[in-house]
Amino acid sequence: MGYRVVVAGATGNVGREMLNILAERQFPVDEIAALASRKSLGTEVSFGDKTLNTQDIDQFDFAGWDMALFAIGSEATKKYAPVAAAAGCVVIDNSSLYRYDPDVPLIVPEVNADAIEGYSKKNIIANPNCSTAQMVVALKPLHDRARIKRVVVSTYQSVSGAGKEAIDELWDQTKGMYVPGQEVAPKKFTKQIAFNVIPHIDVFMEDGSTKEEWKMVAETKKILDPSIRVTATCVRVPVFVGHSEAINIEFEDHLDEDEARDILREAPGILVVDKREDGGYVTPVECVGDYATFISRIRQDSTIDNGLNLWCVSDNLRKGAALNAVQIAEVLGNRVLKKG
Ligand code: 2RA
Repeated sequence: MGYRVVVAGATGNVGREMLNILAERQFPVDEIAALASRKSLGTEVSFGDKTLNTQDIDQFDFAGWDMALFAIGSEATKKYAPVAAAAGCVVIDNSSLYRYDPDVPLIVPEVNADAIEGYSKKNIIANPNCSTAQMVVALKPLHDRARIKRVVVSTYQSVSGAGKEAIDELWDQTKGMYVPGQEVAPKKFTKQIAFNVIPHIDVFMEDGSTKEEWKMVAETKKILDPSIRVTATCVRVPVFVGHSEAINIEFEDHLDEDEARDILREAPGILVVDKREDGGYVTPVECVGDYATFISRIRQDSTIDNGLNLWCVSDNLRKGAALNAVQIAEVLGNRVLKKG
């Protein structure tokens, strides 16, 4: 016996990946519903070798469905998540709406799967921001060994994190650079993204940081350890899929780079590719479609007593969104609902 599963936002980049990953991982599904907003109705989506017709989220009755993976943005989540949750369907939400709610667990299964027990207060579980998810997967095993005091992270985030229109803007703007008269002005981004980098993701906060940077701080504390201090600079780069992060970590105890490499090699969700030679590291184009968080360039930071640097790359639509949501569904199924 399996689960009755809903994917809301099934026609978007993340929703489609949710369906792909549920099928790839052979999640025990008895019945699946692909929901979309009225404007996307009529669009068909794939689930393994099946084709699903999308159903109108506005008309959908969530009663009798076990879980719903939401990838519909905060505004729509505000409207539909309470309806689904009240009908007894557990919502696994990819938006930021509930991430900081103390009554909603924020889960990265490799890090804090046990926190899932808190789901029942609201029948909602939050999925973290993409840039946080891959970072905490890398930090957790190192924190367990040497206690992290402070993290300085700079991100190199692909345009797919900003949705389909952002992908189109990079594509069209890049082509337009070579065709006189077909130049494409910035629309989704604040400045030209083709052949450029933009140090601005999400809205500005009062202290001069951006909301994306704030999310990395707040979510790392909630998922991993509130005592860890994090400072982030988040940058959009002209890459289609795959977020990269340069992470500097200061520990309480000494941690040798070789031991760190061994710890990371054994850790769940991580693949270490760290050869000190040309090409002996992972770049975003190589991580697309993969489940892993890749770690490269592990090295001592000799400017502080107990410091390490590393390079971390992952598919932002997978570990940063859809895969993590499906992993949460797996934990929910195995530990709580126990039907599969
Ligand atoms: C981005 N953080 O990359 C977003 C996606 N969740 O813009």
